[in-house]
Amino acid sequence: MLKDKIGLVLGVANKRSIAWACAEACMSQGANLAFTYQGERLERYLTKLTADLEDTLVIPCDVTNQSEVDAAFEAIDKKYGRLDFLIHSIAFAPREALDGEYLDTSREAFLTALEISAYSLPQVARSAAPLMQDGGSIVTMSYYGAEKVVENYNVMGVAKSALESSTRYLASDLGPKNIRVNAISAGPINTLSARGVKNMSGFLKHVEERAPLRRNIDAREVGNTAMFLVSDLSSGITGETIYVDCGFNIMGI
Ligand code: 0WD
Repeated sequence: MLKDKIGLVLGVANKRSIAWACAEACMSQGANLAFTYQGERLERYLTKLTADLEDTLVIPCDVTNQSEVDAAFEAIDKKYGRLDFLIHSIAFAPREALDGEYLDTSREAFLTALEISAYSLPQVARSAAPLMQDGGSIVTMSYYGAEKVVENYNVMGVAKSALESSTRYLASDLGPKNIRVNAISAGPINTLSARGVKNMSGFLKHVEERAPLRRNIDAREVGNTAMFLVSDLSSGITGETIYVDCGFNIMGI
């Protein structure tokens, strides 16, 4: 389904990362992938994880460093000369902002969370678009805390609201170039980032009890949806937030 397509995946921290599940799903359909990492610590891990892949590119891209972002896209242009899809799976908020009341969020924590978790989407889309000459697809990862209050999720919920709104504005800007932009709102998964949110195990238990499917999602289910969204099967879908949450979001009282 993705044979001869070139994709870029941002946000693999380890093999439990949602980004890695997306990468595996896309590779299972024949996609050729490049990966970016943030910082040397993750470089070693990602290089090992991708050691058996053919024709891959593993490059640094800390989104707070514009020259690194520019260099990453230059490297992609140089190696492949184009890009068909991009999977944006990065987020960060200082740990102290993910505990207690949103009311107490510092200016610094707010700006950091919004910069890394939301601004980074238009930032990378701007560099990716010129490489998507035959059209393309961009997918990002959101969470239910964007639209409803989730205890301790705080400034990350506000960042996810901005991310989902950005998805719509970018879809409108890039649609005439046949570049689609969608978000996946994933149910909670126990990844490295998720451990930064206080009482993650409480979230997981709540979903298991309340979601229509009476279980939590598996990262592979997010990966499969990302694969659908970057493939031509979803050619009529853009600007949407698609839930992969075992139906949790539909429940009222
Ligand atoms: O329950 C969950 N795990 C959910 C995650 C539910 C719904 C959505 N999501 C979202 C997250 O908010 C994020 O946007 O999915 C995305 C991926 O999250 P993940 O797979 O849960 O987490 P993880 O494996 O930690 O990957 C996120 C990565 C970072 O990892 P660490 O743990 O080192 O912070 O985002 C990257 C980094 O690789 N990242 C950055 N990349 C470039 N520049 C930066 C940065 N400045 N900061 C963090």
